[in-house]
Amino acid sequence: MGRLIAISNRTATQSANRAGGLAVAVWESLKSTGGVWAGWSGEISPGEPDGPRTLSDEGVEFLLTDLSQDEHDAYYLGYANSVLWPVFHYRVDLATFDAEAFKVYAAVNQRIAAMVAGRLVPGDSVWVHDYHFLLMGDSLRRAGWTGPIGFFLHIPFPSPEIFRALPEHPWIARAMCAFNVIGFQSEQDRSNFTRYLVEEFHGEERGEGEIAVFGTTVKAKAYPIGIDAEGFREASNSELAQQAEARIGRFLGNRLLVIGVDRMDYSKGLPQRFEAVGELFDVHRELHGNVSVTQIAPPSRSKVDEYKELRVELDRLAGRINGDYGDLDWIPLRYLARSYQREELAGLFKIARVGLVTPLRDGMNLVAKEFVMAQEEDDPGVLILSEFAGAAEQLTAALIVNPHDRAKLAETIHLALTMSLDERQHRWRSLRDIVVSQDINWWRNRFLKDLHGLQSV
Ligand code: GDG
Repeated sequence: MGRLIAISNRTATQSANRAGGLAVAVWESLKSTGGVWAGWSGEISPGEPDGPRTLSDEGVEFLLTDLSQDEHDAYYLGYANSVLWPVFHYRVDLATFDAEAFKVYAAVNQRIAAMVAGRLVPGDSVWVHDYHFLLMGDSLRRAGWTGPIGFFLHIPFPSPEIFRALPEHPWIARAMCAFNVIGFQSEQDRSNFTRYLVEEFHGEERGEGEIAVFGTTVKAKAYPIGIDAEGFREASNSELAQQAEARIGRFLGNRLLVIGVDRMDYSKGLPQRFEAVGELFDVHRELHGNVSVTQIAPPSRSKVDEYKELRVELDRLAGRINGDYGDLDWIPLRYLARSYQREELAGLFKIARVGLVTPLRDGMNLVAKEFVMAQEEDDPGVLILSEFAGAAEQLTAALIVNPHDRAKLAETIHLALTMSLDERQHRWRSLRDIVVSQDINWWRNRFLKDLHGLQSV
């Protein structure tokens, strides 16, 4: 097998950054083939960026470029995070459409493609990640690469009606079809993409996910991403996990813990979740003093303005609930706008009775799978999962909710808190079986099998 060349906006140059599931999966594949990982260095250069920097670790070569200030503002903060991210999460109202930003986005795709193309040799396969690089297949073709290129989209692909809101949608779609294999998180995303090509460009479905369009054939399939299931279980038994359990245990006393962990982003449905928690305490007075809801919400750097607004909104909602119901020795809803180590999160999941994963839209949502893996069979917690997370297609034994339905969500939290041990175990075993069998290696192998299996391109 030839080398694998991964391209993603951020890479995992430091071994500490390889702790997350995705980074592990990409890293292991690169190590086994002696591959290259290309992307942004994370640095902003004062003038035009110099040529790429390389460094090697365990036989893997990193190929990194700085971004100029303009590239960072227009490509990364602009088109990727202020246009594609909101539109792909069905928030057209939040997008700041900007034709200039698209030009810079396209130019960065081309610049990085040129940087990578110079290193490619026959036999290599390229694996591109996420919405920062929708044009990368086309850019690599223009740079002369004729070998296999796969793409995996980590976020949702919206319905055609929403995708058409992007002024540049025909260019983006055409460029995407320069990839040989396009991986989506869910069947829903795959069918949105296929439907768009059929409706807009008379694409023809040929079976096995293949679509003939623009004079070429592209394979579009769902490859739901998994986690390092065993690794997360180990993390939940680590020293750090136990320390975190002990710390929160002092605050909890005998109360049941309801936990949420989400990057602070409007796609995660935090205000709606807080409102449902308010309703829970409005309706179920018997829970007062007996349940603590803790939300961990580390700020995301790429979305500064929305983050500020979200903060104000969450402060207001938590203030209302805690002001109405809190007591000298009880805070009904705590939210912590900071990050914790992975092991600490695993420890908190482990002692929680309920995991709240209620995004308004999410490509997959790994927290749902992590929550499952941290549970113990003799007393497992209950997962409440939004129907709008990609994970809902796999984790059907969770309590599936519509996050916009406040009263129903409140009642579902109540149901989870009062669920019998028997039913909790029954649901959890079936969730665990899926998370373990469809883990990060299963995901990677399915994708790479299709990418490597290309007859000729
Ligand atoms: C994108 C897509 C898709 C969270 N807080 C802390 C922390 N986390 C970790 C979680 C989890 C990860 O970050 C978040 O993953 P999600 O899947 O929940 O969401 P996104 O960040 O939006 O990821 C998503 C994913 O890509 C993969 O394809 O599932 O749909 O949006 O692993 O545990 N980790 C640490 N401290 C924290 O405070 N260490």
